[in-house]
Order: sequence, then structure tokens, then C-alpha cells
Amino acid sequence: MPIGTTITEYFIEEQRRIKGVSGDFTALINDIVIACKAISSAVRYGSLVGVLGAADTENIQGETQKKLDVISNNIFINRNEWAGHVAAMASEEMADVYHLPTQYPRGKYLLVFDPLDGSTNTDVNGPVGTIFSIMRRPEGATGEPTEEDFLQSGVRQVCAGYALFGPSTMMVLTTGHGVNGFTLDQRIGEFILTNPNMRLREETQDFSINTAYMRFWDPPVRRYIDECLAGKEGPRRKDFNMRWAGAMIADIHRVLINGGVFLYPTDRKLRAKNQEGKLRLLYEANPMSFVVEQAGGLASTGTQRIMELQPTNLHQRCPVIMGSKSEVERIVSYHLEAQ
Ligand code: P6P
Repeated sequence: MPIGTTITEYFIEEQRRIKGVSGDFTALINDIVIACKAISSAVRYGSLVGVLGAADTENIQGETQKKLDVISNNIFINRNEWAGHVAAMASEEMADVYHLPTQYPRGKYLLVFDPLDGSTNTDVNGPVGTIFSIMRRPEGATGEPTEEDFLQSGVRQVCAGYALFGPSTMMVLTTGHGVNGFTLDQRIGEFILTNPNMRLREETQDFSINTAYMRFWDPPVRRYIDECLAGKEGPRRKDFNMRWAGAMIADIHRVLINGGVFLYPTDRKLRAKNQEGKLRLLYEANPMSFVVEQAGGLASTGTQRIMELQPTNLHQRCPVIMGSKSEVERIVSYHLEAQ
């Protein structure tokens, strides 16, 4: 049975192209891949092994954690803390920087992650996934990493990607040289290269936004969506389609495959709670922006490139508008006109 290119083979080939790399990075990716396989298994067996439903805890965001949020977070920590590739980690599910147990060596990378994005979908058998971003520890930093070490803008990411637990389990990631997708072959337990060099379509007819919040939207967002809804009879002269999966990973993966634009913008309701957006910059917006930009799309807050934002805290939120270049450019132009 022909196996195809495994994700490990792919990264060893990548490593051979980069002079002087130590193999640390490839080994870190391998640990992340194993963590994603383990989370995929936990998600797949769901109710059969009693891991659905709410845990009796809240995360830093004040959101009730699902049992699978806690399980997935523990899997990511356990797989990545021991090998000496990371210096520390940070997660949506943990208030502070995670410092490694003293017996483990420290590496040169910082790993941030959302262990189970869209976890409210677990109880309804909907798509969920894991998002991760790898940064370098600042040059010359000594001792235990601090929160400040993590506060790097998205353009400093070394690697970013996600695992999507849908009808099949996929990993999609970038190291800044394009985007590649790998599908888990359950028969052999390996991720196989199935979507080499993923490119985002310029033109599209799909948009992705939670229209339940329409009454809170700012005028530029309202204008863009109203024009999509007006279809052929409206200024866009074509019909559009709306999808909302309740998990940004699933919505943005569809955008990568079909083209389109995903919006979780700021609005009056969020600003009333002193929140810039709903989605978190370091472990949701930045990694997904890196993937989208490397696939030829754009990722904006509406007025700024997401990856150029300077984070001020670990769990900072930001508005997210990302996808096909021409659509994001149009939405940004509406924001600039409204200023
Ligand atoms: P709403 C999941 O909780 C998440 O963080 C994203 O993955 C998703 O796109 C969004 O929130 C859904 O938010 O307000 O529609 O429930």
C-alpha cells in the first residue's frame, strides 16, 4: 500500500534545506503532531469514554471549560514539556505562563496554543480543533520565560497551524514558506501530505459571520454584509452564501479550500465589555493569520494587519477579518471610508 509523504518526512526534508538547523524544530513539530493525534482520539471517542459535557471549572476568560478543554490542554502540555525544545508554554486554558517542571531541560522556542477551539461543538458532534503558534525565545533571555517574552507580534512566528477534527483529522501549517495540509491516515496513524501548497482563491461567494449580532455591528461591517445579502440585485451583482460553524478553525479551513471571508469583528456589545474582539490574538488570530497570509489571503482587524499588532497581554483579544484578498481589501476600504 503506497503511504505517501508523512508529515515527519516533510519536515525532515524541510530541515535539510535550512543550513545549520539543529533538528530541534523538527522534533518539536513531531511532539505537536503526536499531541494532535492524541486529542483527535479523545474527541473521537467523546461520549463513549465519558469526556463530553462541562468540567466544573472556568478558564481565564471566565468561560465554563468543557472536560475536553481540560483533557486537550493536559495532552498538549504533557507531550511538549519534557523534550527540551520549548522554554515555556501558554494556553487559552491557563491564566499564566506555564513553566516547565524543574527536571526538564529548557529549549529555544515558546509554544502558545488553544487546545480545543470551538469546544462548545463537542456536545453536538460538531467540528473542533487545536491551534498552535511557535515563537523563538527572545535573544539572550535567561532564567524562566516571562509573560513579556510571549508578547511578540505575529510577524515573529516561526511556525503556526492547526489540527481540524472533522470528518477526517487534518493538520494545516506553515513555516513561512507556503501552507501544506496533511490528512491523518487512521490505518497507519500517520499524517500524510494531501494538500501541498494550499492557495486561497481571490474571488469568492462565501462569507462567515455570526449574524445574530447584526444589531451591534459597526457600519463598515454592516455595509459589507448587506451588500452580500443583496445578491445579484445589489451592488456586488452576484449571490453569496453564508456559513457559520461555531469554530473558527472549521470556518477558516473552508475559506482556505473554497475561498471566502471569515469575520469576528469588534462591535458595540464587545466594546461595552471592554473587549476589542472575541478571539484571542496570540493563540487564535495570529496563527490563523499566518496560515491565511501564507496561502495568499489577508488578515486584518478592519484597520490594521493582525500580525503587526503589538500584544500587551497573554490573553488579549482582537477583531478578526481574514480570507480572500479582494474581499478583505474591500472590507478594510469600508472601514477607512468610515474613519
Ligand atoms: P459565537 C469558539 O468558541 C470561538 O472562539 C471561535 O472558534 C468561533 O469562531 C467563535 O468563538 C464563535 O463565537 O459568538 O458565534 O459563539
